[in-house]
Amino acid sequence: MIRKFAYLPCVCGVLFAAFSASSAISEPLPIPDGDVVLIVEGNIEKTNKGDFAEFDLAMLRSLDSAGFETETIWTEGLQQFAGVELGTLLTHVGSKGVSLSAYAANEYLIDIPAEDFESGAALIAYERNGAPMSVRDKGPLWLVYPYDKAVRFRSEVYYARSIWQLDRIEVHR
Ligand SMILES: Nc1nc2c(c(=O)[nH]1)N[C@H]1C(S)=C(S)[C@@H](COP(=O)(O)O)O[C@H]1N2
Ligand SMILES: [Mo]
Repeated sequence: MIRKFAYLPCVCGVLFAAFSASSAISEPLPIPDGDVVLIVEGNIEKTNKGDFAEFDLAMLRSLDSAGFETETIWTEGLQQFAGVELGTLLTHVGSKGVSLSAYAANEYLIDIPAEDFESGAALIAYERNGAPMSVRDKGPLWLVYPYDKAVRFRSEVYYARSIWQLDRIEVHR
């Protein structure tokens, strides 16, 4: 009996942690102060403007950041990327989608499947080599993959998903 209840505080702690995490997720999205750099729409639960979730750079920077070093076919030498993982962003807007379409400022568009939402795959980079990227320099947002980490990322399929000047994501049902 006593032994059984000895686990109770532990269980409560876990439940409390789970509750805190879910209440953080249920907080409303703030309204961006700065220029909107990314719009997420479609199959999402959290919005801040009509059916859209708009982000400025500060809002993206406030999410859990990630990054990696890799070479790319578009750059010279080892590059350092920092940003927010695509999966992290989707979780933040309450996405339940299985795939999405990503759009660039130049009307380029590519479909991205759910396998890329896993940690260690697609990164929405907002910094390259410690500095923000200008529009001329494939910024301000460039969807990149850790090409050096796995051969599958060094393929035409992933190069085509490496959309620069990313400005809109439409999550499918
Ligand atoms: N914004 C944007 N991103 C893009 C593209 C594009 O036209 N615009 N082309 C894609 C495709 S199809 C591939 S294969 C690679 C091509 O890069 P390259 O044109 O430098 O060879 O970038 C991808 N990312
Ligand atoms: Mo391509």
